[in-house]
Amino acid sequence: MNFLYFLIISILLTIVNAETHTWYFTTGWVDANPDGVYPRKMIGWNDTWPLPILRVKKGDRVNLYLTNGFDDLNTTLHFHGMFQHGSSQMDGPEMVTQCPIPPGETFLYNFTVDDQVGAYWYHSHTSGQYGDGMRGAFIIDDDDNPYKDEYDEEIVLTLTDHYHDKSVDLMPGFLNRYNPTGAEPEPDNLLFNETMNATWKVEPNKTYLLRIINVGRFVSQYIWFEDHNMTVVEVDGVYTEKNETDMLYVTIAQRYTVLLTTKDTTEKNFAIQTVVDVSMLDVPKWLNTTNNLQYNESAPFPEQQTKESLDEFLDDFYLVPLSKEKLFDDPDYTITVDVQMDNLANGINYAFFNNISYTTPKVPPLLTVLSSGDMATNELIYGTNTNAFVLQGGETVDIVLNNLDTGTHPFHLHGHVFQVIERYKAIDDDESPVAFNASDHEEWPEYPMQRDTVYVRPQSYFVVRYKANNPGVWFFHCHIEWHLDQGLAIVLIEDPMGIQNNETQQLTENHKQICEKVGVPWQGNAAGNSTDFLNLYGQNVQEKRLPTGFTARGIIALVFSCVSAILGLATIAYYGMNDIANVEERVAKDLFVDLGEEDEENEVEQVQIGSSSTASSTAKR
Ligand SMILES: *[C@@H]1O[C@H](CO)[C@@H](O)[C@H](O)[C@H]1NC(C)=O
Ligand SMILES: *[C@@H]1O[C@H](CO)[C@@H](O)[C@H](O)[C@H]1NC(C)=O
Ligand SMILES: *[C@@H]1O[C@H](CO)[C@@H](O)[C@H](O)[C@H]1NC(C)=O
Ligand SMILES: *[C@@H]1O[C@H](CO)[C@@H](O)[C@H](O)[C@H]1NC(C)=O
Ligand SMILES: *[C@@H]1O[C@H](CO)[C@@H](O)[C@H](O)[C@H]1NC(C)=O
Ligand SMILES: *[C@@H]1O[C@H](CO)[C@@H](O)[C@H](O)[C@H]1NC(C)=O
Ligand SMILES: *[C@@H]1O[C@H](CO)[C@@H](O)[C@H](O)[C@H]1NC(C)=O
Ligand SMILES: *[C@@H]1O[C@H](CO)[C@@H](O)[C@H](O)[C@H]1NC(C)=O
Ligand SMILES: *[C@@H]1O[C@H](CO)[C@@H](O)[C@H](O)[C@H]1NC(C)=O
Ligand SMILES: *[C@@H]1O[C@H](CO)[C@@H](O)[C@H](O)[C@H]1NC(C)=O
Ligand SMILES: *[C@@H]1O[C@H](CO)[C@@H](O)[C@H](O)[C@H]1NC(C)=O
Ligand SMILES: *[C@@H]1O[C@H](CO)[C@@H](O)[C@H](O)[C@H]1NC(C)=O
Ligand SMILES: [Cu+2]
Repeated sequence: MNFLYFLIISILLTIVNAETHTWYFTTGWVDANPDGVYPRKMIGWNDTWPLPILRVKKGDRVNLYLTNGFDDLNTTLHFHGMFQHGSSQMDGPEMVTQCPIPPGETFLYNFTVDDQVGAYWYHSHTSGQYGDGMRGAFIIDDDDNPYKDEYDEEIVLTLTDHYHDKSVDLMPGFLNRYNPTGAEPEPDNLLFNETMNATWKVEPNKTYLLRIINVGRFVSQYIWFEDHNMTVVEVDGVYTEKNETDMLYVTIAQRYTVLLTTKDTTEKNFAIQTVVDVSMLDVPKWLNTTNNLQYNESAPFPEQQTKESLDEFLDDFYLVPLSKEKLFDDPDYTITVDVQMDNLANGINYAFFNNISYTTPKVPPLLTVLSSGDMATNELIYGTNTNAFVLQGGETVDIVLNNLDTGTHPFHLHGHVFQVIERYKAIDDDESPVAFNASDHEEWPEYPMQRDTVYVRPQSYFVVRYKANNPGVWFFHCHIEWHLDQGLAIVLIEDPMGIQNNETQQLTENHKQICEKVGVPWQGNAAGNSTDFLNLYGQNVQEKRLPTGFTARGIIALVFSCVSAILGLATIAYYGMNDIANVEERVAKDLFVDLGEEDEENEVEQVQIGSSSTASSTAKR
């Protein structure tokens, strides 16, 4: 009885303490000069950029009214890491859980903050927009922070890569047959708290709780503080046992909250050094930025710090959640996906999970769940190009991800944190990729690290495990925005009947209106058919495959040999070749490819002959 009484009182107290945060924001372009060397327009809110830090407490309600103030762009908003329990439609990814918000319209993001704490962020989930500036920190303060007695002050720090050009100007050259290797546009700079050469003024003899958030769209960053250590206490909103390090490796979308104790002298200032993971760039280019850990205003700005090796960063795999939550039991369901980058018949380089490049359906899968009745549990209705997997409510799920690509990729699961139970070492380019072998794997940790974004190493794999205890439609994708645009995503339809049968998950009137305004049906299967959910006629599908025998390596070798013959070898590496006059026609001529829409069988045949030789031999043609 006493316990019940206590429980009721605490529930009442929680309700009383919970606050509703009502925010109104309008998107738009704002004049800025983030790196101080190139003025450009950034996406701001209410004519201001950078965007504000939004702060809430667990249990609070967020009511964010987002008005699309663009003339010619749709928009959306995702709160990265929020579980959105019972509010899947508020999660944000465009055409996954919601219809895009068209210009002039307002969408209310209305959700309760779960029992979550720590460092998160928010960003547009419409292609390219967060890279143009629509991003900010979202912090959940915790009165019960177990480390609260160990610091004097809390501070937020965002890291990001930065481009001088807008996404809309970069995209056409990226997804282009004259960029057959899928080389990503290269960032121009790294920003520190949305600027460069920044100063963080500290006091001596103090401990700071520093929340480091990589809000970039592409590259991971190494970060260290000259002659200072950091003690990690939280990753992606999960408290960890303390772990001291002098360097972190932060992929995009990851968060590290650390304790940093200042020195007891004020003689000099120290460098806060950030360095790009240069291995992620097609054309290696150092992006190093030095910022100022300032103890003394009259002392000089610190010098750049370099390290002989960048290999000695904290390996997050070995972190232990403070909750000491044990490895979950064996999975009920294992999803195995192979990551690959390859060219389709139009010559463009795409990204694939199990040979499928995610292609936007005509109806967002969550809206398909809500309108399909008993059919909702049938994977087929979500289309053949969305990589949809239906999960049973409550089951334990493993995602085994085998990376056949030579790059590092940070993967993010919406709606959950997962246990990272295995992550294999990197495999060199000249060896074959190594896939997970269920009957011969490493010993799994007793208390696996938990987070919502984890990287896979080149030609290697990881295994993550979680419980399907959150009915909703959850995107799982590479957080490198370029790779998402290439189709590196799957959709997890978690407990579809549990979604349908819950009052809290029903589409808001506002949501339906947005769909109508933007011209997206809010009922129907992936093809928009709401009378026959198994009829996928008219669904969106990926480009055709290259004919057999016509390999991607072939087209790459050919394009490179042609382009290098025309422009010299140096240009092979040069990104944005389609800017050069006539190159398109000249390369096409060499390739015997018709620039028109139709595939000509004969011409393809001729290319096939050329493609049977290797890159080096075709280069001599
Ligand atoms: C943003 O602008 C709108 C409309 O001008 C205004 O109503 C709102 O209060 C502003 N929001 C904030 C957070 O200042
Ligand atoms: C940072 O320093 C560089 C080099 O001195 C300068 O060109 C740039 O304008 C500075 N940027 C900012 C934002 O201060
Ligand atoms: C906005 O979304 C709708 C529906 O997907 C689409 O038809 C339209 O082209 C989009 N507008 C822009 C500017 O991308
Ligand atoms: C509906 O969802 C809420 C979470 O928002 C949950 O607490 C409740 O149990 C669910 N109801 C049913 C009937 O599943
Ligand atoms: C937000 O959602 C809650 C729960 O569904 C609902 O009671 C409330 O009316 C909504 N708020 C607004 C402003 O629509
Ligand atoms: C970063 O900027 C925010 C304001 O947007 C500020 O509160 C914070 O102190 C800055 N962090 C550092 C490390 O300077
Ligand atoms: C940082 O930690 C390392 C290893 O624990 C230690 O050797 C070093 O002295 C520490 N440096 C500082 C500045 O505390
Ligand atoms: C830092 O604290 C130590 C010990 O309390 C004290 O001796 C020293 O003067 C302090 N230094 C500064 C710069 O305040
Ligand atoms: C600050 O730096 C200046 C220049 O290096 C030095 O002369 C001064 O003593 C320092 N002040 C303190 C309080 O340490
Ligand atoms: C950038 O930092 C790395 C690692 O410390 C170093 O090897 C490299 O020389 C630096 N590059 C430049 C241009 O400063
Ligand atoms: C700290 O991290 C290292 C690897 O970076 C690991 O070996 C060690 O077990 C970790 N310790 C704790 C307490 O998390
Ligand atoms: C939907 O399916 C029905 C039955 O198979 C078919 O007659 C109808 O043409 C389809 N609608 C669309 C829009 O394709
Ligand atoms: Cu990727």
